[in-house]
Amino acid sequence: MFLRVDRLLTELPPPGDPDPNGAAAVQELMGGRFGEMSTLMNYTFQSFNFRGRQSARPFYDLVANIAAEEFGHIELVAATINTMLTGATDVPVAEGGPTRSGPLGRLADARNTYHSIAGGLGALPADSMGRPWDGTNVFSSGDLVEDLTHNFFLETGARNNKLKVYEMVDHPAARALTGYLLVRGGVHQVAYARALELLTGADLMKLFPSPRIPTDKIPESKRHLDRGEHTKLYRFSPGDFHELAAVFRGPHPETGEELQVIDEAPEGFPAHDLPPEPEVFAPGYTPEEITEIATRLRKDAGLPEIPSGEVASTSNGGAKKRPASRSRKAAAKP
Ligand code: MN3
Repeated sequence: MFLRVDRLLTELPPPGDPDPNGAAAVQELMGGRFGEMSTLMNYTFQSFNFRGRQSARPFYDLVANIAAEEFGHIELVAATINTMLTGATDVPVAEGGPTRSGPLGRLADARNTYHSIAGGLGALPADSMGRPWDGTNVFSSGDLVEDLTHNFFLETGARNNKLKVYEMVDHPAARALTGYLLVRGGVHQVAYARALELLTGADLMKLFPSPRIPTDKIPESKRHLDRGEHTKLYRFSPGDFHELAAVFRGPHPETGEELQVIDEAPEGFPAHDLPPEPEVFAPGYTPEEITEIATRLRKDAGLPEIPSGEVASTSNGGAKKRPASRSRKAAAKP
């Protein structure tokens, strides 16, 4: 079973300038063939289907535990896409570009119109071209060597795509996301390579770095390398998956530093409370009504007046102020 912690694995910047087309590119890291939905569901199904898990415990623990981290990665990609789409109805029309009237006119030329038509400026389980993610992206053969080999390749392809999105999109949220995921994907790559090595005797450490990504030259990755994030495998469970260290050990293939298992989940960071987008009815046409109802319900239930959850603090919310003339309704004050 799964527990849930209302925090993000890394810190994301607050919303600033919206970038709907950049958000469309980031979708590849969500629902692309090598996206986080694929890593999540591959390791999840492999762990569900693992036979003889007790006698193969170190390998089972590794796959099951990495699956849990991947759940946090899809959450992080979604938070990034939502951040980049915040305020997107206000994106200025490029000079000489098409002029359209109406509150959503500016999104008619966004590359992914599902974001605003089908959704409330939120992430979708789809790739960068809007194609829905599907189960054919999952490889779960039941053969441990085959599955681990596939997983190593999957992490390699995933890091390739992360680098391309990093180079395609300069939005600070996309850069923070890709910088972090490049490092964590590297850890999973090493973990699967090490598992294969211990199982077969093949020296997969010679394959590193692959792809040849100089993460120490990428500032958004470097800050995680400086904290040793490339050497740490976290244990994402309060009481289980204790045999990770039987596989995740030895020197890091690129830096020679000792690999380490951290015996708990990372502390995480609170997410930003992204403002309502009344133009796309998120969370409604009149968000302030929902706020009023929630306030009353909280009071009736004897809960404290101030909401109990934690969100990241930002001085001005970071979002650009919506011009009054274009707003059908003013956004509710947070
Ligand atoms: Mn991942």
